[in-house]
Amino acid sequence: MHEIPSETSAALLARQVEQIVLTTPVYDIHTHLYDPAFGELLLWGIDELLVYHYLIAESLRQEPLPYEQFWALSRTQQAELVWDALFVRHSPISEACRGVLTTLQAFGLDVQRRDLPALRRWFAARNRDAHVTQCLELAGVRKVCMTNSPFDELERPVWERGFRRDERFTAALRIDPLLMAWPETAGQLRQWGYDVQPGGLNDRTFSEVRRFLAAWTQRIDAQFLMVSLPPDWVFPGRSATAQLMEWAILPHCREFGLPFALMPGVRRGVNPRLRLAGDGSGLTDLTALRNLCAGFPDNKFLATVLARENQHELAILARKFRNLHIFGCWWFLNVPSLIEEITRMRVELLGLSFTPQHSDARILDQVVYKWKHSRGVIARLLVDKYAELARTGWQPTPAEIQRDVAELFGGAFERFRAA
Ligand code: RAT
Ligand code: ZN
Repeated sequence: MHEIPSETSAALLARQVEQIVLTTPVYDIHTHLYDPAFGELLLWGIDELLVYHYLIAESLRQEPLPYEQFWALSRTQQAELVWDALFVRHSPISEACRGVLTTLQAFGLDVQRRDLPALRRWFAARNRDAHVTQCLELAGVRKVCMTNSPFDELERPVWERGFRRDERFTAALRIDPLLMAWPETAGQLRQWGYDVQPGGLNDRTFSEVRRFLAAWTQRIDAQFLMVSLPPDWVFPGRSATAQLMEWAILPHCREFGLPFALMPGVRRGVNPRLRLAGDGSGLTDLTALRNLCAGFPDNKFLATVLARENQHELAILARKFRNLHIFGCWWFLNVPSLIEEITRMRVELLGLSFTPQHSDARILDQVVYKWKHSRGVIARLLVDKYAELARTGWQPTPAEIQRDVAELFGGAFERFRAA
């Protein structure tokens, strides 16, 4: 018997890891998708893919059209403009552009013909419900968490009417207006029958805010509460944001056993003329998050941070506080080079106790490319990590790799939530 050369076992291990990462079903814990019962709020199809705000920001760099004229166009015309600016007049090599092609290819469509009308015809002939299932299957997504805002005029009435839930879609209660625009939101809450004081943050107001949160947590069966925050967010403090967090959000989350997801680092409306595409990013002082984790050990926190420069500090915080679960490469970080860098670092510092990615999909079809691209990067770095183990003599078994990847793809998150 001769010894099997080590390249062979290394190649076998690499194949096993890749196969497992590419096929393990994932719980996509942050998206902007909707349960199909929301009808037109669930966006899908080629035109929606093209007018994704990531692509609008990119097209309006190439297209000298004044912003207002762009917004005055119909959705169809906007999609044509984006197609022309980013796919016809230049090669579509940005991550958001490539994503459209990855998705189309996964549907078996011929992208080489560069034929937008033909693509439109294919989508027009689709059955919506079958399309939902196909997208989730192609992406290997077993469950999708929505972003649900009671302050959204289109979404709220659907919840109020009630509907039969699709069990693939879970809900997260998003409360940005409550924490970031208190006086206006207080007026809104008063109209809905809550006895809150826009000026005075007192016990009565906090308990009424909790009554509001309880009603919505139950109505939507929220899996967690979530807020995005500007880079200069501070906690604790006298601001309405900090006071409401401390005296309404945190007690509510403790009462219902729910994590509170914080997403710091977004500067909203850096260029308001770009509308949804006009937000930017900034470095956050993570002292506020540390204060929350240290001061409220009975609360659970989820966090993702927008600035690349905050990632190392965030991973260290997660090492210190087991009530903190970090997740995802958010928004401008959801590009292969940064997913690679951030996820590698997180694995090296945290092992398997975090959630490397969420899709942030706004258009259903995007789950296909967002997961295909992320899985590719995660597979490559895990191949390295398991190979390093194998070189010590610790040979991971396929069952162990499978167990680990399931943790990364939603298992660790679900255990953290349930703890
Ligand atoms: O990634 C995005 O689409 C952003 O516009 C935001 O929605 C961000 O992900 C958020 O949840 O605030
Ligand atoms: Zn988002």
